Amino acid sequence: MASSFPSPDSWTSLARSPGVALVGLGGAGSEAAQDLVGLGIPGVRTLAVNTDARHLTQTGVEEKILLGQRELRGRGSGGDRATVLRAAEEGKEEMLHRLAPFEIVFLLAGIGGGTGSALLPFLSRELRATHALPIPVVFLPFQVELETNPTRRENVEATLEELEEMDGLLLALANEKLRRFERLPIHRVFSVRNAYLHSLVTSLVDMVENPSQLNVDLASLKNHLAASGLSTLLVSECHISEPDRLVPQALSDSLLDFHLAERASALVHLDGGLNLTLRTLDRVVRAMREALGDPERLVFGTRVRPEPREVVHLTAVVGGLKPRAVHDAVGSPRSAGGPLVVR
Ligand SMILES: Nc1nc2c(ncn2[C@@H]2O[C@H](COP(=O)(O)OP(=O)(O)OP(=O)(O)O)[C@@H](O)[C@H]2O)c(=O)[nH]1
Ligand SMILES: [Mg+2]
Repeated sequence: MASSFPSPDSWTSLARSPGVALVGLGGAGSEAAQDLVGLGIPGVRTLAVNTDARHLTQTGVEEKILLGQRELRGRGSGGDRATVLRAAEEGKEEMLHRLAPFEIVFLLAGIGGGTGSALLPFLSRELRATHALPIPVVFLPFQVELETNPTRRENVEATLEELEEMDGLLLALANEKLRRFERLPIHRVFSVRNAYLHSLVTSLVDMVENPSQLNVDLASLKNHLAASGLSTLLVSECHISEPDRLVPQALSDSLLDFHLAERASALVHLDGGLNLTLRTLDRVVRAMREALGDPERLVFGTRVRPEPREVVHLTAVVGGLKPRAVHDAVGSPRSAGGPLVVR
């Protein structure tokens, strides 16, 4: 009797890794995408979308899309979100066609201008409707830009409001937090930020792409996110002998702007070698539980490499962020290097 189970021939193609794309939107988003390419993101497809033809020509990413050629004539939008939105509608089919093969799409934009600010929520919403996982990454302008430029401020507020209402993962990198590196040359400061973003991107991709013991795959990440409201990502790494440093370090080193609500949640993932013990996992999970003040949901996973390793790497998806906290933080002194976890 023929078996009703599908033969391996019919399903091995389903075993491939989820496709990952990284899309730079507007000037700042494209520059960051190009920097990440330079730092190495193997297997991740890169794309830049802009209304500025000159900027697009100079960007070192694999694929490029110019939007709004008719109305904006390749000159950028000068902060005009409404025109960019019309251009996005016109270019929607092309953008979604190019992004169709990818299950995880990082969308990078400096918000405050017109192009990145309009495209980030637009594409996040459209991609969700296709069942991909969009991960918006926003670079928040410096405080002084918000105080002195009402158009920037309005664009930032409108964009954050839309993104926060969508829930899911939101990585908001606040330029104000870069003040801790203010003695470095400016280009180095943005390199530090982009290196941090690189570690967020590679940690998340690594976590869902490689099956392991206590596996966290894309489906479990999506389920966790669906139950967690607005979420963000924390990463850290330390020597295997000092696991107690992982959680405090992940919180203190973060360049992300976020504030936790009363009941947080977390997905804690450790990546280590054959010498990674259950005791270490237990300590890290307990530390996270304590840091989040008894979260209502905590799941964990590990990836064990086939050899002993000196370092252990933590990736944590922390959910239950205060709705509108990033939004409210814009313009408040809190975002200028205040405590990261505020209840
Ligand atoms: N250029 C640049 N801007 C950054 C960076 N990080 C944050 N930003 C902020 O990103 C915001 C948006 O600037 P752009 O990216 O130039 O704007 P755009 O999306 O191209 O939009 P338009 O040029 O107005 O069509 C500004 O408020 C900057 O403060 C960065 O690394 N490079
Ligand atoms: Mg621009």
